[in-house]
Amino acid sequence: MARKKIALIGSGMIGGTLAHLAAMREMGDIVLFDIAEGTPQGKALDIAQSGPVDGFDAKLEGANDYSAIAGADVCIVTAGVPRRPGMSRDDLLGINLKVMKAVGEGIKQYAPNAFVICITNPLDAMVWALREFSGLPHNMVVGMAGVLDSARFRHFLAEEFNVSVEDVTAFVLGGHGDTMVPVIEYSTVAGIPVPDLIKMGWSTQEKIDAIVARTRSGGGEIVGLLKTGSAFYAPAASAIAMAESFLKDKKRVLPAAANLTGQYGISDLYVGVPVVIGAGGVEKIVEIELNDSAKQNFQVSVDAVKELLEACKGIEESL
Ligand code: TXD
Repeated sequence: MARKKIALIGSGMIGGTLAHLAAMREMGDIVLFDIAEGTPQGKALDIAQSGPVDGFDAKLEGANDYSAIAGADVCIVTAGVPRRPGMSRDDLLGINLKVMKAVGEGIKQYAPNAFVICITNPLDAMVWALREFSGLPHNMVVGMAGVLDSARFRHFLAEEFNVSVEDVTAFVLGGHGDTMVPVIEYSTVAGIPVPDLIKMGWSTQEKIDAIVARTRSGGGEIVGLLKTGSAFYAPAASAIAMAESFLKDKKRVLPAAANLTGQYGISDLYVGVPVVIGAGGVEKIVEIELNDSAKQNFQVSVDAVKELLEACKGIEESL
Protein backbone atom coordinates (compact mmCIF):
# COMPACT_ATOMS: atom_id res chain seq x y z
CA MET A 1 0.00 0.00 0.00
CA ALA A 2 1.47 3.34 -1.03
CA ARG A 3 1.97 5.92 1.66
CA LYS A 4 -0.64 8.60 2.19
CA LYS A 5 0.27 12.16 1.21
CA ILE A 6 -0.17 15.11 3.53
CA ALA A 7 0.11 18.64 2.19
CA LEU A 8 0.76 21.46 4.63
CA ILE A 9 -0.14 24.77 3.07
CA GLY A 10 1.70 27.38 5.10
CA SER A 11 5.04 26.39 6.62
CA GLY A 12 5.25 28.80 9.51
CA MET A 13 5.13 27.88 13.19
CA ILE A 14 2.10 25.59 13.02
CA GLY A 15 3.01 24.23 9.56
CA GLY A 16 6.49 23.20 10.74
CA THR A 17 5.11 21.58 13.89
CA LEU A 18 2.49 19.71 11.84
CA ALA A 19 5.23 18.34 9.58
CA HIS A 20 7.24 17.15 12.56
CA LEU A 21 4.26 15.47 14.23
CA ALA A 22 3.04 13.85 11.01
CA ALA A 23 6.54 12.49 10.30
CA MET A 24 7.04 11.16 13.83
CA ARG A 25 3.69 9.36 13.58
CA GLU A 26 4.49 8.01 10.13
CA MET A 27 1.20 9.35 8.83
CA GLY A 28 2.55 9.50 5.28
CA ASP A 29 4.77 11.51 2.97
CA ILE A 30 4.71 15.21 3.62
CA VAL A 31 4.80 18.29 1.41
CA LEU A 32 5.39 21.66 3.02
CA PHE A 33 4.20 24.55 0.85
CA ASP A 34 4.72 28.28 1.39
CA ILE A 35 5.15 31.44 -0.64
CA ALA A 36 8.31 32.20 1.35
CA GLU A 37 11.22 30.74 -0.60
CA GLY A 38 13.51 28.44 1.32
CA THR A 39 11.35 28.10 4.45
CA PRO A 40 9.41 24.98 3.42
CA GLN A 41 12.53 23.43 1.84
CA GLY A 42 14.62 24.16 4.95
CA LYS A 43 12.04 22.77 7.37
CA ALA A 44 11.48 19.67 5.21
CA LEU A 45 15.21 18.92 5.10
CA ASP A 46 15.71 19.56 8.81
CA ILE A 47 12.83 17.24 9.80
CA ALA A 48 13.93 14.58 7.28
CA GLN A 49 17.36 14.60 8.93
CA SER A 50 15.75 13.79 12.29
CA GLY A 51 14.30 10.60 10.73
CA PRO A 52 17.39 8.42 11.22
CA VAL A 53 17.53 9.46 14.90
CA ASP A 54 13.84 8.99 15.62
CA GLY A 55 13.43 6.03 13.28
CA PHE A 56 10.61 7.21 11.06
CA ASP A 57 10.26 6.74 7.32
CA ALA A 58 8.59 9.58 5.51
CA LYS A 59 9.49 11.57 2.45
CA LEU A 60 9.54 15.30 3.15
CA GLU A 61 9.51 17.93 0.45
CA GLY A 62 9.39 21.72 0.52
CA ALA A 63 7.77 23.64 -2.32
CA ASN A 64 6.72 27.05 -3.60
CA ASP A 65 4.59 25.64 -6.40
CA TYR A 66 1.14 24.16 -5.93
CA SER A 67 1.90 21.29 -8.32
CA ALA A 68 3.82 19.70 -5.41
CA ILE A 69 0.57 19.01 -3.52
CA ALA A 70 -0.82 16.91 -6.39
CA GLY A 71 -2.89 13.99 -5.19
CA ALA A 72 -2.70 14.88 -1.48
CA ASP A 73 -5.04 12.91 0.77
CA VAL A 74 -5.10 15.62 3.43
CA CYS A 75 -4.39 19.35 3.16
CA ILE A 76 -3.89 21.36 6.34
CA VAL A 77 -4.03 25.10 5.76
CA THR A 78 -2.24 27.59 8.01
CA ALA A 79 -1.28 30.08 5.29
CA GLY A 80 -1.97 33.68 6.09
CA VAL A 81 -0.76 36.68 7.97
CA PRO A 82 -1.30 37.45 11.63
CA ARG A 83 -2.99 40.63 12.81
CA ARG A 84 -0.39 43.33 13.41
CA PRO A 85 -0.75 46.51 15.46
CA GLY A 86 -2.66 49.13 13.51
CA MET A 87 -4.36 46.54 11.30
CA SER A 88 -8.15 46.50 11.50
CA ARG A 89 -10.16 43.31 11.51
CA ASP A 90 -11.29 44.08 7.97
CA ASP A 91 -7.69 44.64 6.81
CA LEU A 92 -6.82 41.20 8.14
CA LEU A 93 -9.96 39.70 6.63
CA GLY A 94 -9.13 41.19 3.22
CA ILE A 95 -5.55 39.88 3.21
CA ASN A 96 -6.37 36.39 4.44
CA LEU A 97 -9.36 36.12 2.09
CA LYS A 98 -6.96 36.67 -0.80
CA VAL A 99 -4.71 33.97 0.64
CA MET A 100 -7.70 31.57 0.89
CA LYS A 101 -8.52 32.33 -2.76
CA ALA A 102 -5.03 31.31 -3.88
CA VAL A 103 -4.98 28.25 -1.59
CA GLY A 104 -8.52 27.18 -2.56
CA GLU A 105 -7.70 27.39 -6.25
CA GLY A 106 -4.48 25.43 -5.71
CA ILE A 107 -6.37 22.67 -3.91
CA LYS A 108 -9.12 22.63 -6.53
CA GLN A 109 -6.54 22.11 -9.29
CA TYR A 110 -4.18 19.65 -7.63
CA ALA A 111 -5.89 17.94 -4.68
CA PRO A 112 -9.65 17.94 -5.31
CA ASN A 113 -10.13 14.66 -3.42
CA ALA A 114 -8.37 15.76 -0.24
CA PHE A 115 -9.81 16.20 3.23
CA VAL A 116 -9.07 19.85 3.99
CA ILE A 117 -8.52 21.21 7.48
CA CYS A 118 -8.40 25.00 7.79
CA ILE A 119 -6.57 26.59 10.71
CA THR A 120 -6.05 30.16 9.48
CA ASN A 121 -7.77 32.89 11.48
CA PRO A 122 -10.39 34.27 11.68
CA LEU A 123 -11.24 30.59 11.55
CA ASP A 124 -14.98 30.43 11.07
CA ALA A 125 -14.84 32.85 8.14
CA MET A 126 -11.69 31.44 6.54
CA VAL A 127 -13.01 27.87 6.46
CA TRP A 128 -16.12 29.15 4.69
CA ALA A 129 -13.97 31.06 2.18
CA LEU A 130 -11.68 28.09 1.59
CA ARG A 131 -14.69 25.90 0.81
CA GLU A 132 -16.09 28.51 -1.58
CA PHE A 133 -12.81 28.99 -3.47
CA SER A 134 -11.92 25.29 -3.60
CA GLY A 135 -15.40 24.17 -4.59
CA LEU A 136 -14.87 20.91 -2.66
CA PRO A 137 -17.87 19.18 -1.07
CA HIS A 138 -18.75 20.70 2.32
CA ASN A 139 -18.14 17.43 4.15
CA MET A 140 -14.50 17.47 3.00
CA VAL A 141 -13.68 20.94 4.34
CA VAL A 142 -13.56 21.61 8.08
CA GLY A 143 -12.09 24.14 10.45
CA MET A 144 -9.89 23.32 13.42
CA ALA A 145 -10.66 25.23 16.60
CA GLY A 146 -12.88 23.08 18.80
CA VAL A 147 -10.29 20.36 19.42
CA LEU A 148 -7.88 23.06 20.59
CA ASP A 149 -10.44 24.95 22.65
CA SER A 150 -11.61 21.74 24.31
CA ALA A 151 -8.01 20.60 24.89
CA ARG A 152 -7.36 23.85 26.72
CA PHE A 153 -10.53 23.33 28.76
CA ARG A 154 -9.53 19.72 29.51
CA HIS A 155 -6.04 20.76 30.58
CA PHE A 156 -7.38 23.34 33.04
CA LEU A 157 -10.06 20.95 34.38
CA ALA A 158 -7.52 18.15 34.86
CA GLU A 159 -5.31 20.55 36.82
CA GLU A 160 -8.24 21.69 38.94
CA PHE A 161 -9.42 18.14 39.72
CA ASN A 162 -5.89 16.73 39.95
CA VAL A 163 -6.69 13.85 37.60
CA SER A 164 -5.27 12.60 34.32
CA VAL A 165 -6.05 14.68 31.23
CA GLU A 166 -6.96 11.38 29.57
CA ASP A 167 -10.01 10.99 31.81
CA VAL A 168 -11.34 14.49 31.24
CA THR A 169 -13.67 15.05 28.31
CA ALA A 170 -14.92 18.49 27.39
CA PHE A 171 -17.69 19.65 25.19
CA VAL A 172 -17.43 22.98 23.38
CA LEU A 173 -19.64 24.58 20.78
CA GLY A 174 -19.67 27.76 18.75
CA GLY A 175 -17.10 30.00 17.13
CA HIS A 176 -13.41 30.07 17.93
CA GLY A 177 -12.24 32.31 20.74
CA ASP A 178 -14.26 34.76 22.79
CA THR A 179 -17.64 33.40 21.79
CA MET A 180 -16.92 29.69 22.20
CA VAL A 181 -19.41 27.88 24.43
CA PRO A 182 -18.06 25.28 26.82
CA VAL A 183 -21.00 23.12 27.90
CA ILE A 184 -20.16 22.00 31.43
CA GLU A 185 -23.08 19.57 31.71
CA TYR A 186 -21.45 17.48 28.97
CA SER A 187 -17.90 17.90 30.26
CA THR A 188 -16.87 15.03 32.49
CA VAL A 189 -14.25 13.21 34.49
CA ALA A 190 -14.59 9.53 33.54
CA GLY A 191 -18.26 10.13 32.73
CA ILE A 192 -19.09 12.19 35.84
CA PRO A 193 -20.45 15.57 34.67
CA VAL A 194 -18.71 18.70 36.00
CA PRO A 195 -21.86 19.96 37.83
CA ASP A 196 -21.91 16.65 39.77
CA LEU A 197 -18.23 17.06 40.61
CA ILE A 198 -19.05 20.52 42.00
CA LYS A 199 -21.78 18.91 44.15
CA MET A 200 -19.23 16.32 45.28
CA GLY A 201 -17.04 19.16 46.52
CA TRP A 202 -14.27 18.65 43.92
CA SER A 203 -14.47 22.28 42.89
CA THR A 204 -16.73 25.32 43.10
CA GLN A 205 -18.93 27.04 40.54
CA GLU A 206 -16.68 30.14 40.83
CA LYS A 207 -13.56 28.14 40.00
CA ILE A 208 -15.24 26.46 37.03
CA ASP A 209 -16.49 29.84 35.79
CA ALA A 210 -12.91 31.15 35.98
CA ILE A 211 -11.69 28.12 34.01
CA VAL A 212 -14.34 28.74 31.35
CA ALA A 213 -13.23 32.38 31.08
CA ARG A 214 -9.54 31.38 30.88
CA THR A 215 -10.35 28.82 28.17
CA ARG A 216 -12.19 31.44 26.12
CA SER A 217 -9.17 33.74 26.17
CA GLY A 218 -6.70 30.83 25.92
CA GLY A 219 -5.22 32.01 22.62
CA GLY A 220 -4.71 35.56 23.90
CA GLU A 221 -2.97 34.32 27.04
CA ILE A 222 -0.34 32.58 24.92
CA VAL A 223 0.10 35.54 22.55
CA GLY A 224 0.67 37.70 25.63
CA LEU A 225 3.44 35.38 26.80
CA LEU A 226 5.11 34.67 23.44
CA LYS A 227 4.78 38.27 22.24
CA THR A 228 6.00 37.49 18.71
CA GLY A 229 3.42 34.93 17.65
CA SER A 230 0.55 32.70 18.67
CA ALA A 231 0.21 29.15 19.98
CA PHE A 232 1.49 26.41 17.71
CA TYR A 233 2.15 23.14 19.59
CA ALA A 234 -1.43 22.51 20.73
CA PRO A 235 -3.02 23.84 17.51
CA ALA A 236 -0.82 21.48 15.47
CA ALA A 237 -1.56 18.49 17.73
CA SER A 238 -5.28 19.23 17.40
CA ALA A 239 -5.25 19.28 13.59
CA ILE A 240 -3.21 16.06 13.55
CA ALA A 241 -5.93 14.33 15.61
CA MET A 242 -8.49 15.36 12.98
CA ALA A 243 -6.27 14.27 10.07
CA GLU A 244 -5.62 10.91 11.73
CA SER A 245 -9.31 10.28 12.29
CA PHE A 246 -9.83 10.77 8.54
CA LEU A 247 -6.80 8.78 7.34
CA LYS A 248 -7.48 5.82 9.65
CA ASP A 249 -11.26 6.06 9.37
CA LYS A 250 -11.38 6.20 13.16
CA LYS A 251 -14.75 7.98 13.24
CA ARG A 252 -13.74 10.03 16.25
CA VAL A 253 -16.26 12.46 17.67
CA LEU A 254 -14.46 15.79 17.64
CA PRO A 255 -15.59 19.39 17.78
CA ALA A 256 -14.89 21.16 14.49
CA ALA A 257 -16.15 24.06 12.42
CA ALA A 258 -18.52 22.28 10.04
CA ASN A 259 -21.12 23.43 7.56
CA LEU A 260 -24.56 23.21 9.14
CA THR A 261 -27.54 22.21 7.03
CA GLY A 262 -30.39 22.82 9.44
CA GLN A 263 -28.85 21.36 12.60
CA TYR A 264 -29.31 23.62 15.64
CA GLY A 265 -31.75 25.57 13.45
CA ILE A 266 -28.90 26.92 11.30
CA SER A 267 -28.19 26.51 7.61
CA ASP A 268 -25.28 27.42 5.33
CA LEU A 269 -22.92 28.46 8.09
CA TYR A 270 -19.66 27.01 9.36
CA VAL A 271 -19.82 26.83 13.16
CA GLY A 272 -18.12 24.71 15.80
CA VAL A 273 -20.15 21.59 16.62
CA PRO A 274 -19.30 17.99 17.48
CA VAL A 275 -18.84 15.92 14.32
CA VAL A 276 -17.84 12.38 13.39
CA ILE A 277 -14.70 12.37 11.22
CA GLY A 278 -13.96 9.26 9.18
CA ALA A 279 -12.93 8.23 5.68
CA GLY A 280 -15.94 10.13 4.35
CA GLY A 281 -14.74 13.40 5.91
CA VAL A 282 -17.43 14.87 8.14
CA GLU A 283 -19.71 11.85 8.26
CA LYS A 284 -22.18 13.14 10.81
CA ILE A 285 -23.02 16.29 12.73
CA VAL A 286 -23.95 15.59 16.33
CA GLU A 287 -26.97 17.62 17.35
CA ILE A 288 -27.69 17.69 21.05
CA GLU A 289 -30.42 19.25 23.11
CA LEU A 290 -29.06 22.46 24.63
CA ASN A 291 -30.29 24.03 27.85
CA ASP A 292 -31.46 27.64 27.74
CA SER A 293 -28.20 29.25 28.76
CA ALA A 294 -26.12 27.18 26.30
CA LYS A 295 -28.69 27.98 23.61
CA GLN A 296 -28.34 31.70 24.29
CA ASN A 297 -24.54 31.57 24.30
CA PHE A 298 -24.53 29.50 21.13
CA GLN A 299 -26.73 32.12 19.44
CA VAL A 300 -24.28 34.90 20.42
CA SER A 301 -21.52 32.83 18.89
CA VAL A 302 -23.49 32.14 15.72
CA ASP A 303 -24.32 35.85 15.36
CA ALA A 304 -20.62 36.73 15.66
CA VAL A 305 -19.75 34.22 12.92
CA LYS A 306 -22.57 35.59 10.72
CA GLU A 307 -21.29 39.14 11.17
CA LEU A 308 -17.77 38.07 10.19
CA LEU A 309 -19.13 36.32 7.13
CA GLU A 310 -21.09 39.37 6.01
CA ALA A 311 -17.87 41.41 6.20
CA CYS A 312 -16.13 38.69 4.13
CA LYS A 313 -18.84 38.64 1.50
CA GLY A 314 -18.52 42.42 1.15
CA ILE A 315 -14.78 42.12 0.60
CA GLU A 316 -15.02 39.00 -1.60
CA GLU A 317 -16.89 40.89 -4.30
CA SER A 318 -13.88 43.16 -4.80
CA LEU A 319 -11.29 40.34 -4.89
O1 TXD B 1 -7.46 27.40 16.64
C1 TXD B 1 -7.04 27.91 15.63
N1 TXD B 1 -7.69 27.78 14.49
C2 TXD B 1 -5.79 28.71 15.66
C3 TXD B 1 -5.51 29.55 14.54
C4 TXD B 1 -4.88 28.63 16.74
C5 TXD B 1 -3.68 29.27 16.65
C6 TXD B 1 -3.26 30.05 15.48
N2 TXD B 1 -4.27 30.19 14.51
C7 TXD B 1 -3.97 30.82 13.22
O2 TXD B 1 -3.21 29.90 12.43
C8 TXD B 1 -3.11 32.04 13.20
O3 TXD B 1 -3.86 33.18 13.57
C9 TXD B 1 -2.67 32.07 11.76
O4 TXD B 1 -3.69 32.62 10.94
C10 TXD B 1 -2.52 30.61 11.41
C11 TXD B 1 -1.08 30.13 11.27
O5 TXD B 1 -0.37 30.37 12.46
P1 TXD B 1 1.22 30.28 12.49
O6 TXD B 1 1.64 30.56 13.88
O7 TXD B 1 1.68 29.04 11.83
O8 TXD B 1 1.58 31.53 11.56
P2 TXD B 1 2.94 31.86 10.78
O9 TXD B 1 4.12 31.28 11.50
O10 TXD B 1 2.88 33.31 10.48
O11 TXD B 1 2.80 31.03 9.40
C12 TXD B 1 1.97 31.44 8.37
C13 TXD B 1 2.69 31.07 7.09
C14 TXD B 1 3.98 31.88 6.85
O12 TXD B 1 5.08 30.99 6.68
C15 TXD B 1 3.69 32.67 5.57
O13 TXD B 1 4.84 32.82 4.72
C16 TXD B 1 2.64 31.78 4.92
O14 TXD B 1 1.82 31.35 5.99
N3 TXD B 1 1.84 32.43 3.90
C17 TXD B 1 1.41 31.79 2.80
N4 TXD B 1 1.58 30.51 2.41
C18 TXD B 1 1.05 30.15 1.23
N5 TXD B 1 0.34 31.00 0.46
C19 TXD B 1 0.13 32.27 0.83
N6 TXD B 1 -0.56 33.10 0.06
C20 TXD B 1 0.69 32.72 2.06
N7 TXD B 1 0.69 33.90 2.71
C21 TXD B 1 1.39 33.72 3.85
